[in-house]
Amino acid sequence: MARRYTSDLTWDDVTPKALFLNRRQIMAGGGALAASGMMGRAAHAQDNDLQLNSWEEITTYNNYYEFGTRKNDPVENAHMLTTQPWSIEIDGMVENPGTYSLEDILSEVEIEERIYRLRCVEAWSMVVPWNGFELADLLTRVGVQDGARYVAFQTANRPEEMPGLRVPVLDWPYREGLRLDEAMHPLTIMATGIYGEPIPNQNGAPIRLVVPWKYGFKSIKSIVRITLTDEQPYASWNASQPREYGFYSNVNPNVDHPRWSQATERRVGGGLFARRIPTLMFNGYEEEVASLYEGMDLAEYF
Ligand SMILES: Nc1nc2c(c(=O)[nH]1)N[C@H]1C(S)=C(S)[C@@H](COP(=O)(O)O)O[C@H]1N2
Ligand SMILES: [Mo]
Repeated sequence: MARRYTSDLTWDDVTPKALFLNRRQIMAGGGALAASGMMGRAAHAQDNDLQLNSWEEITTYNNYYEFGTRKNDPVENAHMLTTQPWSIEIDGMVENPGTYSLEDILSEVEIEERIYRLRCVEAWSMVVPWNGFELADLLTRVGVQDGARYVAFQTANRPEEMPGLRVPVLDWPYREGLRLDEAMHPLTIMATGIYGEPIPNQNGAPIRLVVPWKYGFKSIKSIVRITLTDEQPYASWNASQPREYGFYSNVNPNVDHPRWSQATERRVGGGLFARRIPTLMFNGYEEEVASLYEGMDLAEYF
């Protein structure tokens, strides 16, 4: 079903797609790169390598509470979500507000591959080869007004298609937000695929946010509305447990969750070889994003 590219990926394929990955980490990544003959340093593979998780792992171990809170609920239930047609309402402080069809949005962007670590606040992680485009491209196209400082996102809210909405775990619909500079950062993408396949419903079809340096819950799924605003937007987890889930929620091994350590994580998969590995500052993207938070106390703005 899923196209695997482990044997046909070349260095030329990887380089443009992995612009933001540290070259040494890519070289230590194993898996796809090993098969492509680019794997020169297997013996030096780091704990936090970029060995891809399998399609199976990525699409059967999910958090998507609109379809239930167990890890396999989304794969059981998310097929109920109608993902076609799909449109996104873009409003607030934008030059060209409106309801944009997904086809319209996709016709204006270039889909590329981004291999990113995904670090859930629950302390498990994966490495996912997303297909998507930079959110900045979309925001630039609709035109951000002067004075806008934040971007708010909202997931579809369809009780008849989302059985989990009957359970008041969160104040539905699921909502998230980013500061405008975070939203415009080149690492921030809107994902429409995984492994070159359309993104499955359980992973947030037909379009979801991916912010790789933040805990996974910031990467909101099945987006129907994007609003530019001058105020910090409502964010579902932050609103439900403000002392446990901050608005920023940058991955940070030095700031523990009140109920568990964030210093290490369990890399999903590997069976017998499943292991705990150290969690990296900003999930390994410190070089790219630390400047966004210069002068901020990351324990206070967690
Ligand atoms: N709408 C919505 N988006 C969501 C969630 C959710 O429950 N609902 N779960 C979040 C959490 S906690 C994580 S870790 C990631 C998981 O993404 P994945 O299932 O593709 O691995 O999605 C995030 N986006
Ligand atoms: Mo998560």
